[in-house]
Amino acid sequence: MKLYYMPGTIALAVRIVLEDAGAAFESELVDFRTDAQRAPEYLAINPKSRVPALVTDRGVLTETPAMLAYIAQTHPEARLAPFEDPFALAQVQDFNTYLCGTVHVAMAHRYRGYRWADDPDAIKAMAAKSPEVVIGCFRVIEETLLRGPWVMGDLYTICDPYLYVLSGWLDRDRIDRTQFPAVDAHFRRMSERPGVRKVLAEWGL
Ligand SMILES: N[C@@H](CCC(=O)N[C@@H](CS)C(=O)NCC(=O)O)C(=O)O
Repeated sequence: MKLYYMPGTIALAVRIVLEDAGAAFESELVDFRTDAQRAPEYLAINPKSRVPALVTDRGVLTETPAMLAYIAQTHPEARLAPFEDPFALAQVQDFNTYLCGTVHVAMAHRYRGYRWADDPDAIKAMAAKSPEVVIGCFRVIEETLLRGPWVMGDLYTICDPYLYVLSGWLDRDRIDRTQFPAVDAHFRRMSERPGVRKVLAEWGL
């Protein structure tokens, strides 16, 4: 496998899961500072011009929840998802697709409003509204989804690195994470994992 990444992006969740799985992989930086995500060579890999992208021997995956599930399923010995229980697995997907399709997108409205509007005032309005929407999402996670100690309860799964990365972005967005005590405790628990520390050091984070 080959992971295309940029530090500070959601690619970090995939990198952590590769670490958790003990997977063999190589990686390549897609340097946003030179707009490499929009270069023709990268568009040939991921026409969405986003990271992460994961090249496998069967083709390229370009959505984080799909990559996380693929890595978990191809490394069953790491037990990163409850594959033997269809409903429990659906709950994992339920959580991760919420992060992908709702929470991440709500956060993107703060910086990337130009994806949805051209009018500078509309972009400003989206940026201003984003924290309120993000706080609402994290309230749902805090109050109804995060079971503790891990997202799915006692089993550490592919939900945990994903939540870790997005809850880490709350600092960047100046949203006080301690208003969500369970999310904050989960973030700190994740930060202490040797695999997470190793990846953060590797990516200079
Ligand atoms: N739905 C995609 C979203 C990926 C995504 O938005 N990545 C951002 C970084 S966190 C990106 O590549 N942005 C580049 C750009 O907007 O130019 C996923 O979950 O993997």
